[in-house]
Amino acid sequence: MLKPATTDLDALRILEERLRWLSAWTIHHANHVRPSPDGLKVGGHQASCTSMTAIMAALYFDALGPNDRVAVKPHAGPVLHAIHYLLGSQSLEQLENFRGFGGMQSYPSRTKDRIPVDFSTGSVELGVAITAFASLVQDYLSAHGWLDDADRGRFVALVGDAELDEGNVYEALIEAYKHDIRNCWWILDYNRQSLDSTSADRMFERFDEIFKSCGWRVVELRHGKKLAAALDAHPRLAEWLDGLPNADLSALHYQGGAAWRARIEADLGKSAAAFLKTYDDNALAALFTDLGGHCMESLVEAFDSARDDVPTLFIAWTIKGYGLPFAGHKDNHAGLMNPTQLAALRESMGIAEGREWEPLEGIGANARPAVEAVLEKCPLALDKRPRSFGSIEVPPIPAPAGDEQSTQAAFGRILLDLSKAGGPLADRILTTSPDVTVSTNLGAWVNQRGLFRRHKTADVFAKAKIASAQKWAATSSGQHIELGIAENNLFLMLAAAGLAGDLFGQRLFPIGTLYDPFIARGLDALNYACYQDARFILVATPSGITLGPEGGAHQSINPPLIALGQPGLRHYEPAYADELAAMLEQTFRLIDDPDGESSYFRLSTRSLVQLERADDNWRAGALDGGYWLRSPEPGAEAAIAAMGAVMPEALAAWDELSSDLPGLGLLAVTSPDLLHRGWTRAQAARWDGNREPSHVETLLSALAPGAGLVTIADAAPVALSWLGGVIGQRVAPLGVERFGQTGSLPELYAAYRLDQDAITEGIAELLLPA
Ligand SMILES: Cc1ncc(C[n+]2csc(CCOP(=O)(O)OP(=O)(O)O)c2C)c(N)n1
Ligand SMILES: [Mg+2]
Repeated sequence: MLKPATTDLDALRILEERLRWLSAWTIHHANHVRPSPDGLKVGGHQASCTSMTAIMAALYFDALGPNDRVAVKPHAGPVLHAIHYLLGSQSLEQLENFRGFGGMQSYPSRTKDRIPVDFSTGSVELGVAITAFASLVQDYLSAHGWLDDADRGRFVALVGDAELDEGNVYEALIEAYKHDIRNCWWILDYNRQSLDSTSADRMFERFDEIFKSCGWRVVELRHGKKLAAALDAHPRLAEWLDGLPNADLSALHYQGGAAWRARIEADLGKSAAAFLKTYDDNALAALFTDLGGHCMESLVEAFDSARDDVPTLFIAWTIKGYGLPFAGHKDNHAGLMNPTQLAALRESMGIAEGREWEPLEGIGANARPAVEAVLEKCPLALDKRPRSFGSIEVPPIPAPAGDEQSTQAAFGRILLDLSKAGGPLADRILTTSPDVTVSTNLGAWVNQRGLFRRHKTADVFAKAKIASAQKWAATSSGQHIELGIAENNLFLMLAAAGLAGDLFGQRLFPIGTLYDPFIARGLDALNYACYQDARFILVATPSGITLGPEGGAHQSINPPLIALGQPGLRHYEPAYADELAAMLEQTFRLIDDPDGESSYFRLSTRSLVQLERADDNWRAGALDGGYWLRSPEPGAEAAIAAMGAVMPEALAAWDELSSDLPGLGLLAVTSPDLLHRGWTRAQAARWDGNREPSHVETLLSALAPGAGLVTIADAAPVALSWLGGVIGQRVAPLGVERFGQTGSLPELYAAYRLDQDAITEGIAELLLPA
């Protein structure tokens, strides 16, 4: 497809220059002009910005449509804000407050920035990979009939070249290929520099091969039009330039025209004399600076010619610090121009002192109308998209029947029942798992609802009438996305599906399952999902040493601590199926609530005898983090606080001890995370005059102020031992502090002190005089 003749390249070039100025000035202003109350360096990345200004001008002012979504390389955040400033959708106050409290963020943030940010970035590469999963979610929504073709868009990632060193690029690439994703552009800002230095030459041309073998089109923008023409005329020079190592190239870009001349003379001798004669030093530097990623014509042409849906990698050669005094210098990553250098840049751009923020300052009357026309016709969404909440009704979720069951089995059963009952919630659930669908008990759900693939794939085993409990056919109406084993991808998938309400106005209820210890594999991506306020449910099972014979490599210890420290994610660890059902109902609602959050369930394969409940009074407490399973008598001297799969040991200990210790309480902790949050929030609220006690304070104040608490969980003991600090009660903490091992449950519980005897000893320790 050819570019319509209307693209005004000169206007785009002027806008590129303006982005270069505004991003540099915004950073300069925050560092050198705005008063600093604490003397801390504010920082910012002028070089990383100008490396991308041409790419971003061509993209935002020409190539993008209103449905396209972009993940911007974190250090080019100021360029994105400058674009919105020029379009009138970002305020001067926000730019002036760059990296200040309440101001525009250092790195684009969906939740904190006031401009529309499609994907947060900051932890390098996660923003890149999520675009592949978002395009998969778009296909999922289309296939289910929830997205009109007119509302479909392209997913674009602006990628720093050092980001390609992150392993999760390749995990995402593989998964994307398996799912045949489309409408995805990754635009590589190939400045051959990372944070510390210039990058290794050996990867040159390897990236092309990797992407091509995963079905991507690779478009290389190495030389701009002028440089390409000059090199065409001088093949030896072209060959020489092609062979220059990254570090040499960067050094020459930094040194400028005279250095280019000297180096060419030294390397090519007389054969280059005629060429060199035609350029003075400045012209020579300008010529070699004309790389593809800075050549507006090349960029516009390249984006135009890739408008089909084939996933495309653009390798745009650039110079880090393009147009700035430290262009190409290996140390320029966090480099800041000094005031003299900044003033020189300002003057070179025709911007008068004192008018630095004027959007089109210094643009002559002849050029102005064309620039204004480009800005006016730019079809980008200028406002943040409204978030979609409350669209799907969540029905009551009954507890699955069964006198004895594990929470993992109950989870599978609840999903199966939901599926059979049908309804909008069941239809909007999207499940996903990194190759542990069956072993996390999602199998029955998948049998009911099917695997999702854009193109139908048959279940070969079923066709051949080979007996199997698991159906494995995929269709475009399936609701389970099977991933390869890469937990990082699981969290990116959950992040993308958990943003469906925000990105597409269509709520999904994503549920991801994995083994509890392997949360650690994808931790940064989990944090990234929460940081963007994506909404999903994570079901981690099995967990703890309760896994018995599976052994220490699969027995999780610290995920409850991870959850305690993770904003945006609530941890539930039920012991019983009815608790789990109540919690799932609650967490489905939280997905679709503007003030909600994501949830993490830590489930077990241990089958427990279920409780006969006299009433529903336990329910509210269980949802808030804990309830008295055996109420203490007022002022009781001791209690057991137990969580999850070890509840039978706690109940047995209570049965035995309560005859000697009348009034002994047994607290069922269902979420240390919620109890802790409630506690600290109530404390903070007291300073605002609200004296309402938190749930955990209310629970524990049923005991005597100096009472003893035995806390027990199949997890690091500190998950519960902090309970002693709430009122100042003494604690005997039980839990797992060493790596697990294989064994039967009685053996392991005895060895790790998670049994009834340990609880009894704990109580004795607390109550008997030393
Ligand atoms: C996961 C992660 N590790 C480390 C960093 C620190 N860091 C920020 S930028 C960067 C290198 C950036 O190089 P590149 O991606 O090539 O971007 P450029 O600035 O050259 O355009 C590093 C290591 C980070 N932000 N995220
Ligand atoms: Mg780089």
